[in-house]
Amino acid sequence: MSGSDLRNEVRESFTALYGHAPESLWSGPGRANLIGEHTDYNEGFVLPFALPQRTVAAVGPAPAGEWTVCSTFESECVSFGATEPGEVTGWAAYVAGIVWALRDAGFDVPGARIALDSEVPVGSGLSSSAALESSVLTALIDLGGLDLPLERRPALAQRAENVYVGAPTGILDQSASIRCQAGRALFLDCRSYEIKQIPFDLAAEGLAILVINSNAPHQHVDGEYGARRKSCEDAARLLGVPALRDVPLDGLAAALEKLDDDVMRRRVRHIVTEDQRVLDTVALLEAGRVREIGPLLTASHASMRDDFEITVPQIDVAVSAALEAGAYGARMTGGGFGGCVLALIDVDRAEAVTAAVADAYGKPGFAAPTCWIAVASAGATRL
Ligand code: GAF
Repeated sequence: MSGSDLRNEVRESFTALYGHAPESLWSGPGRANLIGEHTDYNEGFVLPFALPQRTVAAVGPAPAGEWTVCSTFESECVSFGATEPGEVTGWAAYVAGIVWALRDAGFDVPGARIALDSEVPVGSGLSSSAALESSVLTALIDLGGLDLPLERRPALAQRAENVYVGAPTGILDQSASIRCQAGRALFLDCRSYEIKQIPFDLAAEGLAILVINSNAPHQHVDGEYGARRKSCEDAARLLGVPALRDVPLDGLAAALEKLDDDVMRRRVRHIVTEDQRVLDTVALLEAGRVREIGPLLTASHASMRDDFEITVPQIDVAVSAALEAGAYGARMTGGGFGGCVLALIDVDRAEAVTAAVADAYGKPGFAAPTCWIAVASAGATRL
């Protein structure tokens, strides 16, 4: 569906549901993380970009203290008043969480009627949840004229997800969906929240990022994510540092010697080397040496596969097939255990790489992958 079709559908669905036109439309994008995985909750570095696929929210006013949200994906609308974490569950918890987090931060949140639709694939590691959060957050801020600067918004959306929804995620996804700009990747320091917009116009170089959705069922995602996070935090405690970000690359060997547990050692090695790969990727992009980031992407994948152990066979096969078909580099993006691979390719190789991955999936009988080219897009905005 084109972006304007989606906008028209959401506008029409709002009007059909509530009997009047919405005040306006807002949208928030899904994200791909170019590199820097699981580094966010270790207070390190990430480099995401926003996807063209967006969640669109048509929003209009409602009486004070009343919120109703409907989605084309759900048969039932959900209405709620002022709630506390956990009171609204399921998909609507992301919306109730945003309302709660704003109110908890002292804002007078306007009542609202909301209709939602989305092109961001759910369960594919492209953060459909952040797209939902950022579209609704931006709408409520604009509707209520709330004074919440852009740089403070990701932490508030993260709080909605951590405290209200109960998912122990870092700040990567919300930052990407809120702060990314078209044609740029977002270099974020997850400790200071400082950002730098990094030029990421691949088409100008004859290059593209091919997204390969493995369509592998997401399994054990929540428990495994929490286990990785705990292992990193335990390791930081044992090493006597505030977070693994504070272990320098040239201190890695000494740090690893202090840890008895082999699994924990490998988790630490992933985080410390991944932070460095983000810094190296940024330096290459800023120097215009875009093709040269390929080996960093592939090294990141190997680290996620062997040290952080968050990949699955479908993902590893996609990476190998893309590389064999000529990709400069390839890696899984997102939290792991399924989801998508990003491959850096010459744009005219897109069909060949897509065919090679489909062929590689046929042999073991994996469900067919879905591939498309991702262009770095804008963050959440009023439409
Ligand atoms: C998920 C989380 F939500 C992010 O905070 C981040 O940790 C990511 O996994 C891994 O880099 O998307």
